[in-house]
Amino acid sequence: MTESLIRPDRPVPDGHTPPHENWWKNAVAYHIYPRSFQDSNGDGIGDLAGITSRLDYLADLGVDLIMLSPVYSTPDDDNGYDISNYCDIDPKFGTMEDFDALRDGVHSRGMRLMMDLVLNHTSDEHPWFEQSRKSITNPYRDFYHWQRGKDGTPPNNWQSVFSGSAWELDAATGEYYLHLYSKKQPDLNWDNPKVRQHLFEVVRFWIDKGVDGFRLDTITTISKVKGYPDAETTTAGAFQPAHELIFNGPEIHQYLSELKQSAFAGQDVVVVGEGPGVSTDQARLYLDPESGSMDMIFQWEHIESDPGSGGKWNEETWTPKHFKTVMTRWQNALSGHGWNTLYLSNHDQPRQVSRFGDDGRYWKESATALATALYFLQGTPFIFQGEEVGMTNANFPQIDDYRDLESLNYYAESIALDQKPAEVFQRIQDKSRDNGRTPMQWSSGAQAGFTTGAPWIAVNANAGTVNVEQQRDDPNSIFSFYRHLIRVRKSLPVVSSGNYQELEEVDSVYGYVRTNESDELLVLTNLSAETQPILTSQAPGATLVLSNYADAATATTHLRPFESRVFLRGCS
Ligand code: TEU
Ligand code: CA
Repeated sequence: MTESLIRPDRPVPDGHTPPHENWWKNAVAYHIYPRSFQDSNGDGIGDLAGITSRLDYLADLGVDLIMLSPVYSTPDDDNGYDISNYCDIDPKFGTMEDFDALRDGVHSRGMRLMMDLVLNHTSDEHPWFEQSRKSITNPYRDFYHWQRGKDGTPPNNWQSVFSGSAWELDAATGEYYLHLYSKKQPDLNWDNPKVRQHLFEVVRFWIDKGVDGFRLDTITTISKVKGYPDAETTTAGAFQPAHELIFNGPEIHQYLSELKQSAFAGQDVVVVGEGPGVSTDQARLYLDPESGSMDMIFQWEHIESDPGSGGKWNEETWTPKHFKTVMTRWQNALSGHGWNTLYLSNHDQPRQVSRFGDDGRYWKESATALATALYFLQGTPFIFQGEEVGMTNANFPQIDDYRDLESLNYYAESIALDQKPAEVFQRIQDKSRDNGRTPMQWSSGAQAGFTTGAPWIAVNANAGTVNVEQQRDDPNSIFSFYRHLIRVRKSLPVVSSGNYQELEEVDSVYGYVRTNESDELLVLTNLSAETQPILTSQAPGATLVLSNYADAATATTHLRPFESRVFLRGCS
C-alpha cells in the first residue's frame, strides 16, 4: 500500500446506525482497555475522563458501540477482572459522575456503551468473600465453592488458568476455595439462588444507569460440574487439566435464562458472552433467538491453537488454511441461528498484525488485509484499541517490563521447572497478554500522548512511527483504510444479511462471496507474504470497492503479498 487507496466510485454514508431492533447487527464495536487508552490526570493510568476526551476520534472512525473492560472497584490483581464492588467506579478510573459524563458523551454522539461484567468470580476483597471465608456457618459461606482437602492436598487436580492448583487453602476454616483464575479471584457458586439474585441486581443496576449492553466475562464457566471430579487429561495450558469439566456446565442454560428473564427481558441491551471452550453446536444453544440467552459470543477457535497443540504457550504456527476452515465453520453454523462477533485481538491476545500478519516489511499491507478478510464476514466487528493504526506486539526487552500476572506466574513456574530462560522469555514475548495492553499510541510525543506522567506499563518503542497523529490525515494510512472500510461495510446490506460461501482458493488465499437478492460481494485476500494465484474469475462488470494496493486493476489473476480486493456486482 505504497500509494493511495482505491476509493469506491459510489458515495458512502457518513452517519451512525439508526436505532432499530437488532441495531447491533449493523454496528461496529470498539473495545477499550481503559487503563491503557487515555490518562487524563497524569497518574499513568488511563481513566474515564480520558476516554470521554477521545469520543470524537471514535465517532469519526465510524464506531457505533464502545465496549469497556472493567472499571469497577478492584484491588487490581488481574487488572480489574477482580471486582470488589460491582456498583462503583474504581477511583483510579474516576467517579460515578465521570461515568455518567462518559455515557452521555457516547449517547450524544449517537454511539452506545457496553460494560464488561465479571460474574464468574469476585475479588477476594469483595465483602461477600470476606464474610464467606470467616466461618463454615457464615451466611455467605455458600456464595463460593468450599471443599475439604484430601489428606492435606487440594480437593482435585484442577489447575488455575494462571498456574498452580485451582484450589487455595484458607487458614480460617482449614478448607479450600475454588479459583479458576488467580487466588484473588474466588469463583462464585451459581448453584446458590441468592448468588444469582445478587448478581442479577448488579446487572439491573447498570441497565438503570443507561448502559446499552454487556460483555459477560468467562460466562461459559459459571456452572460447575457436581462433585468436583478429578480431570483425566494432563496436558498443560489454560484450564487444564479440567477443560471438559469446566466449560458449559450442567445448569448453564437454566442460569442464563434466569438472567435473561430477570434482567434483560424487555430491555434494549445487547449481550455478548465471552465463550472460551464453545463449539458451534454449543454456540447455537446460547444464541438461539428464542431459547438462547445471549445475542453474540466471542468464540475462541480462530485465536486458539491449531489442533493438537500444547495450549497457549506452546501453540503451533497459525496458518491461513486453519483460519479459513474455522471462519467458514462459524459462518455456516450461525447463519440463521445466531450472530457472530468478528475479532482477532483483545486485551488477552497478542496484536493481530504481529501474530497473523507481518509487522515488518508488510506491516501496512497485512494490517489492512486482515481487516478486509475479517470484517466483510457476517457478524459484528469488535475493533480492539490501536488495531486501527496497526499497533504491534510489545517486544519488551526484559521480563521486568511485563506486568500481567499470567505471564509472570508462567515465567516463574517454568524457570522453577528448569526450563531455559531464553526460550520461556521468547514465549512471553510472543504470547503475553501485555502485548495488547501497552498504551494507546496517539502521537509521536512523550509517552505517545497517553499520559503526562509515568505509564503503568511501558509505551511500545515504535510509538514514534506507529501512531494516530501520523495516520489520521494520511489517506494511505491503516487508520484511513479502517475508517473507509467501515463506511463501505455499512453501505452494503449484503455484508450483514447476505449468504456466505467460501471459494476454493490456494491455501494462503481466503476467498468468499456474500450474496443477497440484488448483490454479490467477492472478497479475496492473500494472507501470505508471497504472491499467490487466484482461482476464482471475477465477474465482468464487477466494481472494485476496496483494495489495499494502489494500482489494483479491476480484474486480476494474482494477489501480491497481503493484497486484498473486494468486488461488488449488483445494484445497491
Ligand atoms: O478471560 C477468560 C479467559 O479464559 C482468559 O483468562 C484466558 O484464558 C487467558 O487470557 C489466556 O491467556 C477473561 C478476561 O478476558 C481476562 O482478562 C481475565 O483475566 C479472565 O477472564 C478472568 O476474569
Ligand atoms: Ca489517570
